[in-house]
Amino acid sequence: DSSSGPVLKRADTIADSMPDALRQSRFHMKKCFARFVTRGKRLMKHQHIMEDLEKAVEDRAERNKLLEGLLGYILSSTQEAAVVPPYVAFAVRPNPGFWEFVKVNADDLQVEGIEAKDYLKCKEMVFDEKWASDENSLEIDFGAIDFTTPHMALSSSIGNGLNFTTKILSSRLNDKSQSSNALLDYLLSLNYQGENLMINDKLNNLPKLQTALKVAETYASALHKDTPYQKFEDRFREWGFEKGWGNTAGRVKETMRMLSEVLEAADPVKLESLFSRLPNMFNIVIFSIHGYFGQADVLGLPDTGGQVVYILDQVRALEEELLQKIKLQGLNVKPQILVVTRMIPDAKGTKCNQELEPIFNTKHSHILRVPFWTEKGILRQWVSRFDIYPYLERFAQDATIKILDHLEAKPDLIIGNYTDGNLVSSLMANKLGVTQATIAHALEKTKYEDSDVKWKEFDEKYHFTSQFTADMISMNSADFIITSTYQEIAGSTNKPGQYEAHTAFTMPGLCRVMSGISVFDPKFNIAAPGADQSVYFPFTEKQQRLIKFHLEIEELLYSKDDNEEHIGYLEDKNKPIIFSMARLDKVKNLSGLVEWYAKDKRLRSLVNLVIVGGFFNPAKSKDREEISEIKKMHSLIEEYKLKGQFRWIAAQTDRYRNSELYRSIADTKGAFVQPAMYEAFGLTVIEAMNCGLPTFATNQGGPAEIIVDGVSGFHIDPYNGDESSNKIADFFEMCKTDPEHWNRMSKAGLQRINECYTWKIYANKVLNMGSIYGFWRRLNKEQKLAKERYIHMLYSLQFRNLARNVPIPGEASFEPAPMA
Ligand code: UDP
Ligand code: LCN
Repeated sequence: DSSSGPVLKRADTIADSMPDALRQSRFHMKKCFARFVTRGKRLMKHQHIMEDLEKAVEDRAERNKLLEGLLGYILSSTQEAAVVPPYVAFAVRPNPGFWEFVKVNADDLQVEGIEAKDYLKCKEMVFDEKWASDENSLEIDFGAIDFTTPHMALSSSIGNGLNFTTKILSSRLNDKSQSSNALLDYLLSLNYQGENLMINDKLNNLPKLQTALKVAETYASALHKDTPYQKFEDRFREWGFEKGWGNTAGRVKETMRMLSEVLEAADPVKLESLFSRLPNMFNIVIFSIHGYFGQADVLGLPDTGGQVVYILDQVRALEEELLQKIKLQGLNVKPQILVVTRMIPDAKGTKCNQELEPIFNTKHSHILRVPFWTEKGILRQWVSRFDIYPYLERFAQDATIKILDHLEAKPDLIIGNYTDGNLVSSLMANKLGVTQATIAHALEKTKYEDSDVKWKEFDEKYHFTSQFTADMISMNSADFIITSTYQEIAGSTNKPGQYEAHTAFTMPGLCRVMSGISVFDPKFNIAAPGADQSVYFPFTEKQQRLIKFHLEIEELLYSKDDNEEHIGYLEDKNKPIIFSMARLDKVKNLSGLVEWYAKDKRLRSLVNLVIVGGFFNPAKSKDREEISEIKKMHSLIEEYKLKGQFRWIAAQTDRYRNSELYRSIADTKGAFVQPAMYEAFGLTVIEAMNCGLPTFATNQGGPAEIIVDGVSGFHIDPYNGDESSNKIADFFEMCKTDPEHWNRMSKAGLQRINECYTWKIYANKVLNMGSIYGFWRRLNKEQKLAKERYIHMLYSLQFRNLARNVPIPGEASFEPAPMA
């Protein structure tokens, strides 16, 4: 980064440059470090460091001068510091993905560069001294086991792993001494249900293949480009070619030329095009286990939100893309996508107790549900995603059998979702030797401050030890990782990413993770989801509007009475509405938004507030966080006398009606507000923007990337309610004086969506990844095996024990096993 002030010279490490910097402000720094250490052992976050600095250097001008210098740069890039007097160990992050660790002696300001491991030990000293100094504490080091995978070097390359991998693949293929036959072997292995595709054994060496390609290409060139493959299929087979090259002579010729060129000298662009055409993907399994996974009446239930929406939309997009590819390959094959989730016998009116369900708007895709078994029988009820670990191993075994039975073949790609789905996908992919992808939706570790070092405080409630171990297993076993945004991997200038937070961390008393994952691993890829545009379309598309819902929505927003579905009312129908919708989780911060609104007179005078989320009777909820949020909402309504300006609507399950609700809010010239303390991606943001609703969304996480602040919407700071509610009020004040302002924002939001966030872009990218990384894993078999063995040990010795600590409900919650 060359943008700011006295940046380090490239070759300088912090350890090299810090002594000088300290020397220059020795007087102040001695005071400052004395402050750091006076309170004894502790962990300081960035803001604590800054607060101490402020107190140590009282003179503002002095302080600013110091902050403008190198020291300021170092301190402002410091994420946290572990104080173990007389030492202060700093974790400095000069750029996304880059960390340096230094230890400073507060007495004499001596600086020493240290390794991640030593930094972690300092941190552990604060929490568990005995364990920290035990030479044989458990250390996990994936970096040491994975030494052959080439890594990227630039922050700007993070998330673009496919590109990098294709480059490395090209150069490997070009190195004739090495893997010259790797591509040939791969082509020979392609088949559908045992029938060869592309080539057969006749072309079992490169010279034969290359010669045959020339002959066949010439032959195909002489035909009319639309000649169907069947017309010349027999002749091609005599030469050693099988189906899969294309549906017409024109297409076949192109694909053959691509392969010839790659065999002559591979380059990344040609290689990727070739691989995007290879017939190597017909069956896909997608795991999404927790929550209520269904197609109707489930959204908004605990643990049931965007992940379900994402997967159903993803399936539709993938199937469409697969069908098109298969047609162009000239094959007559039925692709199958199976979403595998848990079966919940006590389904609460949803279809979550059905074993098999076709997926709407697809031709060949299904939901397959497999129950949670234990020795006590089948678990009847919903179980929180935090308590799900004891069931997963058995689930993986049962699911594998059912899946093979349903597909009548091994899948070509297994995609996991969230910790539970990812772990099960790892177990299954490993067992069957299939390409594996993972998706996190949210990694919980970064959502709760110090959830790793303070795991003992969290474990009873959240079982993070199981979760973080499972996450590490899956990240490392995956052939590729699909993320929604850059920040998910490597954060932003000031804030580490969700995956980055797994680079080096420690759970004192349990294990020290010296290297958990590297964000420079080329397995990381960004493929952002979209929203179903046949559902979420702009409010201006008059002829498409779902008028049938208008009366219901009018009632939902404006009727005066309280009932099961809504409480509170809106006195002034002429005001614009600010609207939010989410599960009633703490992190979603809906109650925070209500509080900002409640406290801001100006905002209250400008707009009404409508919230969709949860329900009103805490006694009805089984979810801890939901219960406390419900209570908080009620007390805010009372305390700030919100009735008349605020409507609280219970969780909504019909996405068609919801889409019309977004559009109705747009009719009032209102806005969508997403106030989450942290949001991994934020589908509601995309939905609102697709409907043409100007959007204010949290600057913590995905939305910060989706929206360009002030251009296609606005960022708000969930930790600064005053500033946020002011920003919203400013917008509406401006709209009063310049009504065009609202329209401009609405249009700019839509433009942003169409350029970057659609499912078509997504599906194409993901299938290309499946193809390339599938080949990559074959090429790196030995490395893969070493890692698998290491992972297996971690699973068997560590994860299993942790999962056993998670309590399971009593006998009454289980139904006895049916006789086999
Ligand atoms: N949603 C809904 N009803 C509700 C709350 C949420 O239909 O009462 C939908 C919302 O439209 C979106 C999804 O659930 O499609 C929430 O996804 P998001 O990514 O915003 O958050 P998540 O719940 O996955 O954390
Ligand atoms: C889970 C979340 O928490 C959201 O941020 C995402 O938008 C959703 O999953 C879909 O990926």
